Amino acid sequence: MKTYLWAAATICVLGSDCGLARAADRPNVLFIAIDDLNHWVGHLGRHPQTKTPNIDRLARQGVTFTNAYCTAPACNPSRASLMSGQRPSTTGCYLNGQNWRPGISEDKLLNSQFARAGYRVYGAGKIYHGAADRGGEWTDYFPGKGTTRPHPDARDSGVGGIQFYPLANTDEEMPDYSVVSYGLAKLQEKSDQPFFLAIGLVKPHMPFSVPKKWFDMFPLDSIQLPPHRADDLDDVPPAGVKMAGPNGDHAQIVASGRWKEAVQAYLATIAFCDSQVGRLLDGLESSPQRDNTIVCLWSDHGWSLGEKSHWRKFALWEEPTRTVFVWKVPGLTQPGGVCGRTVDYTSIYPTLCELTHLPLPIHLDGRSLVPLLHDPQAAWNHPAITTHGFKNHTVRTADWRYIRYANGDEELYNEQVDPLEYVNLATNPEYATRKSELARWLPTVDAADLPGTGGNRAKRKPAE
Ligand SMILES: [Ca+2]
Ligand SMILES: [Ca+2]
Repeated sequence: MKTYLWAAATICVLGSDCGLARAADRPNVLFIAIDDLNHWVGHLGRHPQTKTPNIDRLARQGVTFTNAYCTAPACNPSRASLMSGQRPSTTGCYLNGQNWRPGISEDKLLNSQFARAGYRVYGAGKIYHGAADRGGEWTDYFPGKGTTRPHPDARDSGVGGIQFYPLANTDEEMPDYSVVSYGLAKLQEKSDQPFFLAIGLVKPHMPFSVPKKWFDMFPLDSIQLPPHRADDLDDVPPAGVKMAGPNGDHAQIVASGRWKEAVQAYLATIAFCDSQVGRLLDGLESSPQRDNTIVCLWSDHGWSLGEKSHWRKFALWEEPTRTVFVWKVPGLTQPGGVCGRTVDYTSIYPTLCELTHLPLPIHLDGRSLVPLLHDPQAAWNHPAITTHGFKNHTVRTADWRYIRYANGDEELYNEQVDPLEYVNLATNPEYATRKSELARWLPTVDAADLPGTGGNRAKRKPAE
């Protein structure tokens, strides 16, 4: 049984017919989506105080990708891209306010693929952006339910647009709790058909507000701020400074004196999220499906909390683009796998197709991670590419980050010696060749914007 999945995948590679498996023979997929979780998980080591024992446990059981990146640093375009397998530059879905439907036909979506293959396709919580925007075909969908009320100790709702405050709720009253409970029930369902079960948790998305006990785990006077330099933007070109927006959220947070409170609240909200992931993993481990279920956990993009005087996502540096990305594939992944290859989320769709013997649609932009799941040290000569707004791209290799904005502004960072991306090397003529080598990876097509520019940060459109 242990070798079943990998043996079947090999047959699929060697043979001509990937439709060999009957639906009943295909593995299940537990697909865990986390909203706005940056790389502050224990096993990635970016913030020393974060507490994520359950996500770290999953990482120990399978393969964690330590250089994984979103294709777009915002909910809507990241998820539309991940679920369609196409880059924002292919579809024209770049920003939160855009409707992806005119650019992506629903039959292309990952959940539709599984439905056509005979899977039970269940979803709960946030998979696509927007509560009512489910996209594609689902056997059943649970939106989640719950109520929240501020704790009497909450001072207010935060600082400007950065919202954080403890709640008087119990965990059981949180919407994510009900979403996980739905998933736990589906894991127990008896059927001859395999399942694709997508569980979308909305925390740690703002407001950073969870029951107060989670705040109490992180005493305010102990909180460490993320690394930052006040002069960091001095060598960043105008298009980058515009994305950072230092005079917005950051100026307000600094003036308020409440930077540590915001960090405390984010850590608390991450810890709550992790506990819900733990409930789900416990449920899988005690279910009859444990050894026949692929687990894929991903966060939809990163988050800045003051690095480069920037807050939120909506930018192209390491903090807003780096994600948490973990796989466990029975019979294929070995426990404790750590893969440092640069990957982005165009990889998820083709990987799941290969692992479940689904046909590979021709519209996909990415490549399968199966070789890296099998051997995390395998050769991999592909960068991760992230796009924010029309024609603003970053290329991330193991050693470099290159950013090119639509107006031609550039940044270049040496990740080996400068992992916090303090020193922009782009104007140094010594690196001209390096820049042009990296630029060869930039998307060759930049699709026009899809309709709709409202929503998050639309008023501060990325550099033209
Ligand atoms: Ca998000
Ligand atoms: Ca700098």
